[in-house]
Amino acid sequence: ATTVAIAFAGYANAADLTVGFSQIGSESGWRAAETSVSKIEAEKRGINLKIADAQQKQENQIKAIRGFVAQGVDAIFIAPVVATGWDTVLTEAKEAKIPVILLDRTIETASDDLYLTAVTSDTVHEGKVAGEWLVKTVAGKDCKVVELQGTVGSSPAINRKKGFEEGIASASNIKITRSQTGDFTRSKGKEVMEGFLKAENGGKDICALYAHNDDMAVGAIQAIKEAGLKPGKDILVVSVDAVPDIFKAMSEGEANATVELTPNMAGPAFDALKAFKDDGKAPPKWIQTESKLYTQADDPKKVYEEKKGLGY
Ligand code: GYE
Repeated sequence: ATTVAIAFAGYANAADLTVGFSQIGSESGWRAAETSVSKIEAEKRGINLKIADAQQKQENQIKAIRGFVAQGVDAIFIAPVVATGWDTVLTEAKEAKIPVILLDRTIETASDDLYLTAVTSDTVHEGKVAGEWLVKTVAGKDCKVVELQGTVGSSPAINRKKGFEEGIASASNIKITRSQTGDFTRSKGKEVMEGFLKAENGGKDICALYAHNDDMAVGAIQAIKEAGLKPGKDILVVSVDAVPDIFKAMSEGEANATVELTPNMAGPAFDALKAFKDDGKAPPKWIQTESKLYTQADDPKKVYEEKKGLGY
């Protein structure tokens, strides 16, 4: 289904390009949208995109990358599930002279030369924006926060935690009392939130939930309702991604704020790759996508309608 029908003017040579994409899996609505948008962006440019789904496992990603190297693809895109452990396989790609572009997550590496560029948002900033929103919203009142972290060892989980802590650092009235991973999934978000609610006086002691993505927030909202409390009112809900379902929750008053993350990481990556292949122009090491805060004041019903269909 990913093969190309149309070759646009200006992209006449792009049909010769084959890109292997080692995708993490489909843990979240955002991730599923990123996969569909990548296919659309490849088709637009006449690029042959091969996607390998790693089912959240780094070992599967490493196998897929080795497979792409063996096939001699023109470039490899990787959404790295965790931040560490990539140097060996990236060195293999480098020795085969295959450029690598990181999508949406970053890595810790001994050498930045092992990849061409990374297309990601500033995930520390996202956490900070969420934290600052909370500081403003509670306006000096005491507030116990529970935190649902993303996948352990992933760059967005590490950075969104750090950024949020920076965002609330000036507010001594706000304290994170519980913090656990929900692995970026709805089901784990719900399960872990149930534990938080039990441990915090049935939820009555919780003032706010900060979730590292919307999917975990959506799962947690369900848990809050089942505990007999009102999400968005009894417990404030702030998260990251801006998937349609969180706008639905916001329009119903059950979520309060989200920080937008574009699912179109592949588009800028293809453009950078093309400039590199055609003219030898090396892109900047980081191609940063925008982050925007949305609250209930931003017509969530309308945004929900607009977002549906954009790969979601
Ligand atoms: O926020 C989350 C996903 O890597 C930044 O991964 C991305 C995150 C995104 O599963 O929903």
